[in-house]
Amino acid sequence: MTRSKDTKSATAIIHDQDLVRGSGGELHQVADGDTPLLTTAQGGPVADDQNTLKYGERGPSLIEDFHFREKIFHFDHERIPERVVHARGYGAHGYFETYESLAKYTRADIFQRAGEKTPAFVRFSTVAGSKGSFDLARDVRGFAVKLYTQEGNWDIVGNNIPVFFIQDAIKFPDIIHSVKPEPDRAFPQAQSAHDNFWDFISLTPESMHMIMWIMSDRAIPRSFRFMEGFGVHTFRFLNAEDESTFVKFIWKPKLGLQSVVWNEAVKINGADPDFHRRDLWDAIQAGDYPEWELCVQLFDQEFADSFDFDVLDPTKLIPEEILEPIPVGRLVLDRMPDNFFAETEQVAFMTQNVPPGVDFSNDPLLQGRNFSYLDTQIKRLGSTNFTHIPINAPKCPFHHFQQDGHLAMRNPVGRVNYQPNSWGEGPREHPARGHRSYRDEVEGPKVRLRAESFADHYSQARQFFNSQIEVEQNHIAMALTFELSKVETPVIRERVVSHLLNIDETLATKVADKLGMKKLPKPADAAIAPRDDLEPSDRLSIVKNGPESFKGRKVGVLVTDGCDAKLLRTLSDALKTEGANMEIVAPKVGGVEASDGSLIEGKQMIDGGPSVLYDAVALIVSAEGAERLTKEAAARDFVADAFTHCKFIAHVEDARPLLDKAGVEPDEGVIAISAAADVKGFVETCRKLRLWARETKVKL
Ligand code: HDE
Repeated sequence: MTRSKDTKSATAIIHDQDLVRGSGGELHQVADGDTPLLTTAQGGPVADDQNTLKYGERGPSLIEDFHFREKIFHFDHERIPERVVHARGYGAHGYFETYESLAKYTRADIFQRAGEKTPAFVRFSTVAGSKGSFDLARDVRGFAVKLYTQEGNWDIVGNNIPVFFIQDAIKFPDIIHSVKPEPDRAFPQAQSAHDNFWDFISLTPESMHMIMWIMSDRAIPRSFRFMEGFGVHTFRFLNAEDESTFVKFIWKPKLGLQSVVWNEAVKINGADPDFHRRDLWDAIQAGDYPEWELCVQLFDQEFADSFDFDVLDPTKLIPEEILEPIPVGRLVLDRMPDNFFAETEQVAFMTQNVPPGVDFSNDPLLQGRNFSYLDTQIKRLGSTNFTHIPINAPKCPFHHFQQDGHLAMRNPVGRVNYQPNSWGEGPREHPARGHRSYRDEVEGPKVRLRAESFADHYSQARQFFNSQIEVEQNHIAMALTFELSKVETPVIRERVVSHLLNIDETLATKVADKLGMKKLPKPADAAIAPRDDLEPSDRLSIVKNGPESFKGRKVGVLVTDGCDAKLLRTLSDALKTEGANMEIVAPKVGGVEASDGSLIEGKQMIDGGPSVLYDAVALIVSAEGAERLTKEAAARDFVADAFTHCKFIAHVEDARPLLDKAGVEPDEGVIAISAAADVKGFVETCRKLRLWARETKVKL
């Protein structure tokens, strides 16, 4: 019996001699002086947790057994409804540090003092899949941040994509129903590649900009640590004079952007469905704390009026080249929750949680969200008192007269539970310190109408596509082809291509051709003719916004008995200096004996550590070892996949037969290493992350 080595609470490993064998051979662990006594939830000490109470040792069980009944009762009710969207997620604690006072724009307390640290909790998620789905689905990632400010909780409930599928919250149930498993067959899980999704999309032209993002590598990030986050909507800052400045929120990862390729994503889902959560766990456990900068795009009504699109339309972004994001603070994640359920599962983010000095715009999606997030908590957490759960409770003083309800932990003390009152007790409102809404002047008839200023559905989709490098454009074409190849109804495929024709003709033609369409459909009717005068924006490309170093990345090192111990140490040191990690992949997890007789422990055996789990690989094998590996499919795949996925491969001379067998055609990304200088060169090359030039050759 062992306990996980990873957990913070892990103590000594329990040895077999500490166990007592019962009459039926079952094992009992009896509390000694150091270990706490096992009790019921009522605090009653338990004598035997291995056997129910029975009449005779082979007789019927007794309902008198309160310990058994309580244990099963509680177990039967362990599940709460998963989130309708964003069910699969992973969170961490940290803090936000303010760079300098933003008092000119906002009176929010969090932005008044340089260097102020505010506790934070962040939950990353996928949208479509259920709680147990895999991490590398092609999907938007949720990026929800709860800031425990001195003026109450502020939740920035964002995504890793700056725009959304729809313009009006009333369409949210429809888009989500369409992407979820189809209701009659209950599949596919966590995938948009099916008829219902593309049917809805093909009938919803406003989704086209988001579709470009979703089909790009943004939807298959390498890790949460290498993604941007966006508040999506336009919000308002209000200063002490209640003057308004529009604001958009952007989180920029310190380590740069990085994604995987689709062929890799599919394989990662098999090899490690928890790839993203493990990455966050490992980084934080290693003290390698992920960090983002919060940037704001600030603008006034004049800018909004002169901008090409409506700033209330959540299918549009403001290119960063037009409005430079200003860094205003940093977010550091430095602590994993003590318990996943208590914190990550029960955390309740709500767009309507804003401090004084932050206010909403009239974006119709945001307005709808402000209703939804409170409503959903009652279903999931089961009580109006969900703010009594520690993860949701404010960390500043708070006083109100809300009382009673299921699981009330905190009720007003004393006689006063209303106001105004004559008792001179209890909290009072404060017009100056409290939250005030922007005094927006609104006029017009009561209508169900979409503003005409929302009608251009293709121009920014085209701008996004034109901003990608060729490799990225190819990935978009391949993703569209893959997804539409799973759509069984030809008319849906054609309708999607008809929209693509309004975005980029080459893209549409390529997809149509790869789908085997005999002729191109007519371009979809556009409410407003797409523009082709929007300047490409470099900030929209992942490759153009990669890291400057290989920090935080991981090399998979394939070793065998007799491998060069000195070289291995040199590589390990060079990676450490770069701030990167390495993981040993060996024929047996017990490890190998290196050239100097030392034992090199394996982290993975080859089948368990395919190269898709690493950012680059190194083959440090002996001649004999390499020869043996040529006969193993997993070893050949390790090398072949790394090559196909355009990764950098370091190898010793003795690894040649393995490279040959794996079909590797040496190029500048396949780097021979024998001395320390080669190793340094390899690590420096890895900063580029991939040799994209290889991609056309390997026909990924
Ligand atoms: Fe959400 N969304 N959403 N959403 N959303 C939820 O709230 C909703 C939208 C986002 O880690 C739900 O507590 C509506 C945009 C994240 O716990 C629910 C609309 C963006 C998370 C809900 C949207 C998001 C949610 C489900 C259309 C990016 C996970 C469980 C108007 C800016 C938060 C829950 C977490 C979760 C409603 C659209 C981000 C049902 C009605 C746009 C990151 O209330």
